Amino acid sequence: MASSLYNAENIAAAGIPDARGMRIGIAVSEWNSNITDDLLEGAVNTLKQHGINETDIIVRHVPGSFELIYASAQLAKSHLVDAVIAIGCVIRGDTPHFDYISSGVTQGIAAINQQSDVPVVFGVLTTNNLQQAEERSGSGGIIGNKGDEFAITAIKMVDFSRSLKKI
Ligand code: DLZ
Repeated sequence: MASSLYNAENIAAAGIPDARGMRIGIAVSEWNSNITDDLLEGAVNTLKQHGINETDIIVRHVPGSFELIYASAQLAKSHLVDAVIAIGCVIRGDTPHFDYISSGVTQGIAAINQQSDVPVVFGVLTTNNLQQAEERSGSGGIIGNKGDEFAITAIKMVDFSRSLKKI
């Protein structure tokens, strides 16, 4: 079972590679934008803190999390970026739509990762309610801002990809 604990310290523990010169694409869902805007801000701030130029961060908005599949695939194919972060937030409602959207975007992003040379980070919160989403996206939230983790994950995956090209 996935942990709900703040995880940025764990993934940073092994060291964060030098990110200077990396180019990152970010696809962001407008649905639940009160959450996704904060996740985007957290991700961009963390990318910049690790040496990535603002001009090397390409941000594109799409209507909902389901559209992140297309947007991420297009960014990955663009040759403009070394990694993509797909940011969305799906909150459980009264209908089965939550299951269709969250399962669709999860499988869609997984499929891109199997086919693409450019890694795509799964930055989609899937929560039972708005409070759980706020706890994971606010700067003072008890679980931090998951946007930080998405950014560090992107940096690590670019470094991983580059390490294979040196062999
Ligand atoms: C339709 C829908 C619903 C009900 N809920 C969400 C949600 O919680 N989070 C989200 O990002 N998007 C939602 N959407 C919109 C879909 O992702 C998509 O934009 C539409 O189904 C159109 O393809």
